[in-house]
Amino acid sequence: MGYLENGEWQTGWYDTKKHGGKFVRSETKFRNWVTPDGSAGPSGDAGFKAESGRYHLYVSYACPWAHRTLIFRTLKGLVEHIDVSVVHPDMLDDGWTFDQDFVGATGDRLFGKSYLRDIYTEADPHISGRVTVPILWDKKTNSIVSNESAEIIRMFNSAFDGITGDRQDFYPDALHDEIEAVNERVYHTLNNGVYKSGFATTQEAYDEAVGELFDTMDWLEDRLSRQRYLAGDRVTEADWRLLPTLLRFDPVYHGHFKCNRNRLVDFDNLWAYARELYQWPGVANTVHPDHYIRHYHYSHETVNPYRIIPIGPTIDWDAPHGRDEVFPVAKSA
Ligand SMILES: N[C@@H](CCC(=O)N[C@@H](CS)C(=O)NCC(=O)O)C(=O)O
Repeated sequence: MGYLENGEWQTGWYDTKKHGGKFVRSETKFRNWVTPDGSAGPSGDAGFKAESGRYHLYVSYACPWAHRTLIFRTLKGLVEHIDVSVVHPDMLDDGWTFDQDFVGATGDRLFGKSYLRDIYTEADPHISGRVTVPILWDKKTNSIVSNESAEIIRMFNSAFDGITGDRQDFYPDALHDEIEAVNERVYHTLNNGVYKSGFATTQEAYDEAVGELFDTMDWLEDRLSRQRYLAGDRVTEADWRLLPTLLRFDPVYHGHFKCNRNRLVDFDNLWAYARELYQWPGVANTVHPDHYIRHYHYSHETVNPYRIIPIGPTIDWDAPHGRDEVFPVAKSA
């Protein structure tokens, strides 16, 4: 674990002291957008036109933020247009590495580098900041387009449609407000809430985070008892942003991050809904429990100093979800 300062690697764990024991996530650096014609997106510079084979995605199979980009890459038919490198699940003193002694860790398929930080310094030799996945890399400008997953999935949702012919829209105009409202709550209290609970170093910080987290789980359970998906009767970005957190909930967050008022499988509707999303064509191929179970338990020394990987639980994600019977609606995006 560490960060870059003026292109030099520094080791150090998250500092929660300046925020009263709370974990505060830092802002991302690269905020450009791939667009159909290369014009500028909502932030950053112009010059990143959607082209087949031009971009490369760096991910960890452990990371929930990277996972959403893999889901969109699959759903939107981008697998043959955007290739991927997968880091090793262990994130220790050197941060993410391209070691290949774990099934699924591909190494750096573009440059053959050793560490993910080398990709950041390749983009900018004097860069400062955290070295995070996902990264969307541009082979043409030899730089990083974006390292913000929320924006990468928006690009994947529409920028390449002219190339793939895939017109599914997971962020339809009519649902923007609804999707944004759900995202806002789910991001702060659940996607990031699990980290706030697990990395808290005071009782107060933990109590606050874990309380909000289960309030949101209750809210989701109620919502999903009345509608099939988070924004209504069609699946949207809001659902795909939630799934990576739900997948990791029982095997990792429940124990390792002390999010243990309930398990995911205790919420009838939320659990059935999660299974439906998991069983969506192509999605299961993006799910790698071996990477996330290993990553969290092995990498977070402050939380799990002996790096013991727990035995369970066994969860049947392939069990019938039954949502078609409860909500018989068209489900295409
Ligand atoms: N805002 C970023 C957050 C990405 C992020 O925090 N990734 C984690 C892995 S789950 C990471 O690489 N952490 C390394 C670090 O913070 O040093 C996004 O959503 O893309």
